[in-house]
Amino acid sequence: MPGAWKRLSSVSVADTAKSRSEEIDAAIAQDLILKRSVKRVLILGGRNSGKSTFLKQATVFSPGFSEAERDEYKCTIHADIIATMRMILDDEALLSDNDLRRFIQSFRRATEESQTFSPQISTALRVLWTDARAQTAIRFSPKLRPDGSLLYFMDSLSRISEDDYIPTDADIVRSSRPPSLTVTDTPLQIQLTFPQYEYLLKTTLTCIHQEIGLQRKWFSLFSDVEAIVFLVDLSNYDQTIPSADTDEPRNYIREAMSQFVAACTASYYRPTVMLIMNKMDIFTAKLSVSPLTTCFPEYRDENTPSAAADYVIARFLSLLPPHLNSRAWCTNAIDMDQMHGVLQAMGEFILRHSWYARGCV
Ligand SMILES: Nc1nc2c(ncn2[C@@H]2O[C@H](COP(=O)(O)OP(=O)(O)OP(=O)(O)O)[C@@H](O)[C@H]2O)c(=O)[nH]1
Ligand SMILES: [Mg+2]
Repeated sequence: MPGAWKRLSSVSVADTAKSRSEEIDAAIAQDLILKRSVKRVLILGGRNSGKSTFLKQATVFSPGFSEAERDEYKCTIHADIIATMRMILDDEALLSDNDLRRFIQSFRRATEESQTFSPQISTALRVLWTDARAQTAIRFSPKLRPDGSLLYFMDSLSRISEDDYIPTDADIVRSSRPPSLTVTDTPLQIQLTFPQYEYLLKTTLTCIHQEIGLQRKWFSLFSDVEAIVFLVDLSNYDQTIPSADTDEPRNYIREAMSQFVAACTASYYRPTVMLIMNKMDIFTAKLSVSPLTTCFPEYRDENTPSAAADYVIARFLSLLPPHLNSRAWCTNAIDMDQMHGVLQAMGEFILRHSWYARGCV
């Protein structure tokens, strides 16, 4: 039946043409989106808020640390352990204890003989760490940094003393190496899965490693910023710091709120704002002894970490003008698994709003 054949054929030709046209549309849309990938994300926040740790987590996520970088971190980790131990053990109270003095002096002798992490230093540290009283003195020293990194490395002493020790990602995230530059660019790639397609988000995280008040003068230099990540050290809620505007001491969180608004409302095109309430682990431990009312006397909700953090987040976000897209996360920036999830969610958030803003979807 030629007629039937003809009809079938024309339907199939029309279907093929339609699906081809849809494919082309999809390819054009995809191409449009790909060409318009997110250019730059600005990383801001006060001193010690966790900016460098956040950037290290981003590097772990992608593209990973090179061998040369791991080698540099190895030196940093070793030097930091020696310096922190020296600082903690240089304490008259500890030295006046006869038993402890023995350990401390052998550690001091070892560090005088060698500037690097020699077998003597490693042995002296191991002997010190296996003594319960010495360990307690170190664990509860007021000079110990609250991030707990020294304890983390001391618990891994035999591994990090190996000749062929190569720092793991977790070691690098725990290490402290001050950046040598004021402004750094860290590449970030995140594979995102949407219902109909996969997308590789490529962007650059630009961090201004300066006092928060000085960060503002850099804003106008970056015309291609599409999103801001603003980190807050939430565990500092009961501390005061000098204000960037008045030099008067001011509550840390209230100062961070002023800086947050100043950054987000600067007159450049940055519609996407991501707020990170960092150091939730320290905040959680502190809250029972120092309630949130020390910072917000009007706070009436339960004094639990999640209710208190939600309240602080709401206070920050209520300061933003309505046209900004904002989202907040509570984090422990040294927790690898948690940060993996947070970076993934942030990637999705940035991308969606970048597409909406450009009319791609
Ligand atoms: N316990 C805990 N420690 C953290 C967390 N985030 C960062 N730290 C530690 O806090 C310290 C400061 O973190 P950084 O990432 O260096 O902060 P920063 O904002 O880069 O600090 P500056 O460059 O000095 O302004 C480091 O010792 C980190 O290991 C966290 O969520 N929990
Ligand atoms: Mg830093």
